[in-house]
Amino acid sequence: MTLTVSPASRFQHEGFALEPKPVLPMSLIERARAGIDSVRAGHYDTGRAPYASPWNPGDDPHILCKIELGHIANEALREVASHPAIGAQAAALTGATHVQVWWVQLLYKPPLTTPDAPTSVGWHQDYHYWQDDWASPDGLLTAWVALSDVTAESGPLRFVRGSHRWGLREDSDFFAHDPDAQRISLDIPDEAHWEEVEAVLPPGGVSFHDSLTYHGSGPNRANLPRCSLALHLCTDHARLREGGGALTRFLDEPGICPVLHSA
Ligand SMILES: O=C(O)CCC(=O)C(=O)O
Repeated sequence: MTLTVSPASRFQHEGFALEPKPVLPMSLIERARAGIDSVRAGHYDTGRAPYASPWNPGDDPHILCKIELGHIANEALREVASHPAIGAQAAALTGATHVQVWWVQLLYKPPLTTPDAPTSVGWHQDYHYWQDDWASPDGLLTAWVALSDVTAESGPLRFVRGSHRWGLREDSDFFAHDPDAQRISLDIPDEAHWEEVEAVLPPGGVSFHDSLTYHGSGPNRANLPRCSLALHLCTDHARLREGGGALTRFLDEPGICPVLHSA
């Protein structure tokens, strides 16, 4: 007898899910790809600048470019971040009746030019960074939308299978530039097995990960930049922390935090 495991059970067990078939139309992907170049150049067709970011137009083009709320600065990026197909998938994986974007990161990883250019992303659990805003990791996940061909060479996101079941750990450092070196010093449970899975995706493909899943990514050894929007999502199972933090203050603004699914 063959037992079929549903995508939702697998997500619950593994802490991540890959949707390797493009979820978004290619015409939108192409416009969004051009939108990334515009926002990086400081051109905002919405008339609105992104939020204060670690990378700003004019900064070193050879390092990891992380722009906070980049979608508010470009119409095509806003369309990607508002796409109901992403909400429907998140709902199917989590059983949620309500899915909303609450934060967005534009991530552009240029091809590696010098060995020590900081383009990697260190191992981290997202909830480590969200504790001021959210009272628990429940009901929080990320949809990582590929806007370029994300191959094994381009520094894809890497998930640690089942690590969301380890609870919140002490060690998380998005900005650790050598994830392989950082990995050795991570405090993981004694009985835990560290198994990395690469999220190789076509343009328009999406991966989903739980707010406690360890993830990171290495350098881009391909010839083209790796481009994505990371949509941080909350569902009806999420609980805001009383008093709130800085990141969740736009929840009532649909132009910044669109609702992607409501049953
Ligand atoms: O794009 C990456 O390599 C890291 C993205 C990330 O940390 C996230 O989407 O939560």
